[in-house]
Amino acid sequence: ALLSFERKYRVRGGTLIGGDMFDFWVGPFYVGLFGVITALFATLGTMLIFYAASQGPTWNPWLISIAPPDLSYGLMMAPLKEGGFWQIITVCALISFVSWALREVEICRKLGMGYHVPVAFGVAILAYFTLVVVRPVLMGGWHFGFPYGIFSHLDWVSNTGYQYLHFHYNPAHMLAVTFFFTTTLALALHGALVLSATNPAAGEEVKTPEYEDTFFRDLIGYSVGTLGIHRVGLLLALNAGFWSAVCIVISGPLWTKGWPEWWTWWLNLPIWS
Ligand code: BCL
Ligand code: BCL
Ligand code: BCL
Ligand code: BCL
Ligand code: BPH
Repeated sequence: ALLSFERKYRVRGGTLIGGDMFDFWVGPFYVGLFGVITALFATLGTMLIFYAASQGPTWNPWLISIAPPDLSYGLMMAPLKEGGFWQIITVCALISFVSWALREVEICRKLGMGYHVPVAFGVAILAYFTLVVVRPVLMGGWHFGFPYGIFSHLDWVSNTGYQYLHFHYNPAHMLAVTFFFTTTLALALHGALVLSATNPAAGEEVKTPEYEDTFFRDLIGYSVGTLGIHRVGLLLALNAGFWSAVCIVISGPLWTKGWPEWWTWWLNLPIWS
């Protein structure tokens, strides 16, 4: 059903290409050219996963796995059953993720809003692109992408981690982990603070943002403010994704030894060596 306020926001225009062609809504969903492209490639990619699974040994959803090609295929196309499925699914996935982001852009344009959300999603797409395109290309084989399976992709993470002996010692991984932990810390504080002020016990009044600021000034001497916390949160989350992409792209293309060894420069500093 159309909500009472929705009519006001359902305006024409703002599309990037294709003009009015797909400028309409289906139920609550804006369609747009990029909605159609996403739907097309998401369905195609999903059907390919099912077809590839039907050629594999199992229908157990946890165990289905579509593996990238063998190293001997390098950066070439592989036969379908030997990694070709993985290659086509990867292309479908990238097209549907990017179209999803462009659909977000069109919605932003219709509403006259900033592009913050699609830009943020772009960082997630970048991380995926780094895992399945940038790093494999730099290392000379699609083989280095991760397999598409719920458990098999965890095996890939573990195996890749131990190839570098102790992945925790990867300095960019440390930064990424720190940003993930700090993002969760910030969201826990922000969610809790807003609820504590705006969702009071029955009969009590809703508190103003000054109360929220005062809580943190009392606690740690500073409040970043109502707008500021959203800037901080976005910055933390985007850095988490960005440094993740960095930590994996330097493992192999830049550093081929164990990560603990990277720290020898530190042990050899003239101050204590
Ligand atoms: Mg993983 C876990 C998907 C890349 C390391 N990973 C998960 C599961 C889910 C998943 C199956 C929960 C994720 C989650 O809640 O995210 N991973 C997933 C996808 C990608 C991916 C779709 C991708 O890049 C396209 N994972 C990677 C890379 C590693 C990695 C290679 C670094 C990021 N992933 C890990 C580790 C773990 C996971 C370690 C886990 O412990 C966890 C798990 O339980 O594994 C069994 C947050 C997002 C949301 C909550 C939004 C909703 C997302 C839903 C749940 C995704 C469903 C995916 C679906 C089953 C895939 C098929 C799609 C269809 C064919 C259309
Ligand atoms: Mg694991 C734990 C993710 C791979 C072994 N792992 C975790 C969890 C989290 C995670 C779910 C840590 C968060 C947490 O507990 O916070 N692991 C994770 C991911 C991967 C992964 C995403 C991945 O591969 C992509 N883990 C692996 C591999 C193993 C592994 C396979 C290593 C080889 N993992 C372990 C082990 C553990 C985890 C072992 C854990 O013990 C941990 C876990 O679940 O712990 C409960 C909780 C937060 C805290 C504990 C912090 C508490 C802070 C306190 C209250 C305040 C401190 C104040 C401070 C001193 C003040 C400072 C001064 C001021 C600044 C002035
Ligand atoms: Mg740990 C990383 C502290 C438990 C797994 N861990 C870190 C660093 C920091 C730290 C040195 C960044 C954390 C962060 O961003 O938090 N860990 C820390 C503390 C505890 C802890 C204080 C605790 O429980 C009291 N860590 C655990 C448990 C594991 C674990 C055992 C599961 C949660 N931790 C990992 C992994 C990593 C870290 C994996 C990393 O890669 C990362 C790193 O870079 O390691 C080198 C978010 C919180 C904030 C940003 C608030 C500010 C917190 C500051 C930065 C904490 C400083 C601690 C200080 C050096 C300790 C002593 C202070 C006293 C005053 C003397
Ligand atoms: Mg580690 C990576 C944390 C231990 C090996 N590790 C990561 C990072 C993160 C992390 C910083 C994964 C997040 C990410 O990339 O998101 N690791 C972490 C922690 C511990 C840890 C906290 C811990 O011990 C407490 N790691 C270890 C141990 C090693 C290890 C020591 C294993 C033994 N770690 C590795 C390896 C990798 C990591 C190897 C990585 O490759 C990974 C990394 O940095 O990758 C870049 C980014 C997000 C994405 C890629 C998701 C993209 C989603 C796309 C765009 C959209 C999907 C849509 C979906 C299909 C739709 C579904 C359908 C709808 C629901 C309808
Ligand atoms: O719409 C959204 O959210 C509601 C967008 C989205 C986002 C956004 C969106 O705007 C933003 C800002 C982020 N994600 C941000 C981030 C973080 C930091 C930058 C980062 C940590 C992160 N997202 C991570 C993840 C992960 C992890 C950690 O694994 C997952 C699983 C997601 N994000 C998932 C999603 C979706 C819910 C949504 C989104 N993040 C994007 C939806 C989308 O693109 O839809 C179009 C595509 C389909 C409907 C399906 C495509 C199917 C493929 C063709 C086939 C499948 C291929 C796949 C590679 C198989 C993988 C198998 C796995 C078992 C490994």
